[in-house]
Amino acid sequence: MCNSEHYTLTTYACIFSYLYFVLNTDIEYFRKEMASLDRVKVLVLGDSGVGKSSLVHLLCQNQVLGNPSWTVGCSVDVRVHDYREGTPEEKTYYIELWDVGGSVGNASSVKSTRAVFYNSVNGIILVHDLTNKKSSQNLYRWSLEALSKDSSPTGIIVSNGDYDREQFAENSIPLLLIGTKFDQIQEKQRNDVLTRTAFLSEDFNAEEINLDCTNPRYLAAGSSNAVKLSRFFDKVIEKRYFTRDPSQMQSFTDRRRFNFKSVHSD
Ligand SMILES: Nc1nc2c(ncn2[C@@H]2O[C@H](COP(=O)(O)OP(=O)(O)O)[C@@H](O)[C@H]2O)c(=O)[nH]1
Ligand SMILES: [Mg+2]
Repeated sequence: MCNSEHYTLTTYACIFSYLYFVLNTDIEYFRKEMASLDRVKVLVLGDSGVGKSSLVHLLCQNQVLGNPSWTVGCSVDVRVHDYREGTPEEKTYYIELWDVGGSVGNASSVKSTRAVFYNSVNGIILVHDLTNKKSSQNLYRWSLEALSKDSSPTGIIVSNGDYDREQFAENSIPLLLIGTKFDQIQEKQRNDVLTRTAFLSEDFNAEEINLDCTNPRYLAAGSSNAVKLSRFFDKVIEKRYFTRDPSQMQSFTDRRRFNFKSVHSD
């Protein structure tokens, strides 16, 4: 081998080693960075068919879910969120979105199966279909079930009409109300629907967002919906990491423990 060939080979070897080193260091750094992110758990609750899977996909993948299928048991997706973005306290967190399937009127055995997903919850997104009043009414039962306040000592479910606003006023788990299928509400019905959802959000002491899960523009960066969403996640993180509030977890720590025996579909 002549000198110039040797020189070329050595140069290539050096460049290759350098690239390998840089790439590996970057991957390792990225891996450690991701693993070290703090996380919060947010439940996504609502009747079957309201658009929970579509919503979660939009929130986590920033894409429309092309072909929603039945959610079996529970599916979890993760959104990366910048807490207090643009401030000196800015920090990145994982938001785990737990899409819990099922119907709220289910037998107690199914409910107890579902209860296993309700442990250590930091926030709840209540999803209803704006074209379906029943799905809005059922949110009272969903939230009470998740907050462990749905049964009397005899295990009888509190009916919608019996719910007590105080329960939500005292609740320290942040709630967000999301109305889907806004695109399917006719122009002339919109005021009525918005009045109805405003009452609901007042009842839950929660911010509300109404959108079309099949259109990402409803959550475009800088829009009022995106700001509300970001504020909600900031609140969840604040409660979890920056508030000394023992009552935050109280309703979950004394929950009965259930064995997870079977999965179900919604
Ligand atoms: N037009 C419209 N369709 C929606 C919207 N959200 C969900 N869908 C559709 O409603 C159906 C049920 O949605 P899915 O996400 O599976 O509901 P889930 O059972 O609550 O998870 C699917 O066909 C979705 O494409 C929406 O905002 N607008
Ligand atoms: Mg689903």
